[in-house]
Amino acid sequence: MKNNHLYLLLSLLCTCSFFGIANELSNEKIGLGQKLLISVEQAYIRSSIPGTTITSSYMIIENKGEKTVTLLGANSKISSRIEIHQHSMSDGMMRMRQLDSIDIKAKQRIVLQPSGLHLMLFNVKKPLQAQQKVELTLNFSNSPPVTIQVPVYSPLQEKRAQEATANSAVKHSHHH
Ligand SMILES: [Cu+2]
Repeated sequence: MKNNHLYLLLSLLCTCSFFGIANELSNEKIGLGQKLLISVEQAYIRSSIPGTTITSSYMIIENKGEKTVTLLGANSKISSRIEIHQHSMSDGMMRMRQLDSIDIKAKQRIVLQPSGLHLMLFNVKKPLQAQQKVELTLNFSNSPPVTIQVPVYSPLQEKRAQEATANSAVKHSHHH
């Protein structure tokens, strides 16, 4: 059964390549499965400031599926509470507010970045240092959880990461 399926896919691919429309046969049309519908890129966690137990995490989450998925939050062994936060300017002051969830529409990418959306990690038991990796699980209302290994970045690494994120987010509009 599986072999037949694979054979069918391969022959489809070959036929399409032959006609020069291989690009249209994207992953979801081939049906590689649910687990690949959410992709997380450029994730990192800020190294802890000595004496604090709070830090934050940033990443780009892409919904490659055809339906809206809702990010409900995250959990990790290193933190007893992780919240979704949004930074916003109000009366010239930078404020943070907690969001219950974030809807990610079909084919949409959401960018979690400093001064914008982020995950806030509370009660971080041990200081986080650069070169460390942290297992983090993202939970969705209507899609399987996604567990990622997130590197901890020093301020210098973070600066480089922000430049990379800015480059990849260049097509997406932002409020300033
Ligand atoms: Cu926050």
